[in-house]
Amino acid sequence: MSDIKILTGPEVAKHNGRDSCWIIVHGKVYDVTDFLDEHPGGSRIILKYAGQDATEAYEPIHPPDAITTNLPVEKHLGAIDASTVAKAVKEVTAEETARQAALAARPPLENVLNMHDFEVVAKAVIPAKAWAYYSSGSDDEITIRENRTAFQRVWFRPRILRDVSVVDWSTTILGQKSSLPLYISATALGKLGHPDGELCITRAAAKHGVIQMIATLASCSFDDILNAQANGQTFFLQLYVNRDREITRRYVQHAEARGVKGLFITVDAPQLGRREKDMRMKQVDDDAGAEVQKGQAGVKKDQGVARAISSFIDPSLSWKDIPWFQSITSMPIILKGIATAEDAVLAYEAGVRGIVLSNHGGRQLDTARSGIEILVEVVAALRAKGYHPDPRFEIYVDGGVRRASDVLKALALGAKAVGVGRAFLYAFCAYGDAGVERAIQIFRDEFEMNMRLLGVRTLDELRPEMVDASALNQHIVSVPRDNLFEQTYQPLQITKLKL
Ligand code: PPY
Repeated sequence: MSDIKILTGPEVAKHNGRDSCWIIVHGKVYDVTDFLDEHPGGSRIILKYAGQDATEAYEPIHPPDAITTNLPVEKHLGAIDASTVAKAVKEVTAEETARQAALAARPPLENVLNMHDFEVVAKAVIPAKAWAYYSSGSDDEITIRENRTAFQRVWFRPRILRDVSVVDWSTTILGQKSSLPLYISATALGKLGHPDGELCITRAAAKHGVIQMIATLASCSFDDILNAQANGQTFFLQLYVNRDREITRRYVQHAEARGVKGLFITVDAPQLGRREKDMRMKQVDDDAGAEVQKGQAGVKKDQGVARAISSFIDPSLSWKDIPWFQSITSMPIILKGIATAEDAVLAYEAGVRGIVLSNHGGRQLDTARSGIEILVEVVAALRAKGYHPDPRFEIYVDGGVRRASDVLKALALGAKAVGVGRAFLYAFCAYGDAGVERAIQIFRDEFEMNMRLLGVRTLDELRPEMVDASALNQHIVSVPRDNLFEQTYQPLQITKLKL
């Protein structure tokens, strides 16, 4: 017999204000009165659901265990008798009706030929709030666009007559087998765009031997993702360092105990960039994040999904903290978000095991350079110091990768692998697990073709001489108009979605 207290809807409904605030999440009742001012997303969003069921609003933005781990047990009041809760009459908005129609009219998956196509479908089928959060770059969005155009400033110098009947694009990343020279990079809040969130990636990646980097701010809990692990699949963890280092220590050590094979510490987000598309959505559910940010100078109410939940991130993080991380874990430590040769050298000298050259998907400092451009100066600086090549120090690049040809350019210039975030995010938002599998298949097909055409049988045969990167840091050079894309190319027929 369980002694869990059963509460009724009318009882909960009485606690509907700041003086006494109860909410229902996943069938359980919580007293969050004392937590209101601590909620990273602000108190107003909780008060909106005071005395009611908040599950639907809670789900996409929190890991399932966020409430149970953050609230003392005495505030876990009991289970709700669902039959006593008045069903909220949900108004179906015009946006939601159009979204459902678009979902039903998605093109068959085999019509999706490249990563851009996933983006087209995702944009049509996910809620506007999700699109605003995922697709936004910071400020004028110059860096997010540059992430694509930088790859177009690198040209191939292919070799011929090399018997490319058999080509192999498998590799290792941090000593872990990977069927592709890329890992699926961390992106947050996956349930905003698909009910299963990041688990779509987990299940598909397991089938195809691709490594998934789990985001600190994933919608699915870390343990839910690890519990779905199959075929001995490999995970990395992306870490936002908490102001409370004890929380970070526990999180990191738990990840190591569960077998995570690499700790990617995000170092380019002491404050979150202004993603104006996201901010224009006027906060998740109107006002999340407002209250908690009142005390912070210059932070206004309309902060968008991301800023609303970022207040836990420690802006004091510095090089002095690296030895502490090295003392609490034996996982390889990688710094994610290196943007200059100077910092790459410091990272090497700090004894970390790798760096990700990145501008955070164009979401942080606008007009920061692309990862592929940074790569050239980083490799030169490390080489000059005798630090490159070094099998104990791997260099990764992320940002704007949509084609296997992008990946091959980065590898030729000295990267060990690349991170791909948004492309896989859009793939699962559009088609769930099957979308991720299709994305992997497309990358495979592109690797096969591009490697043959480039004259390399294995990734080891890639050489810097196989690319001409001389225009890479010419920011004013005009890139040939992409006529194929702009005129001749036939995008996936969005009209067929009957919008
Ligand atoms: C991002 O949005 O760029 C992230 O890295 C995730 C995130 C989400 C919400 C708050 C802080 C960071």
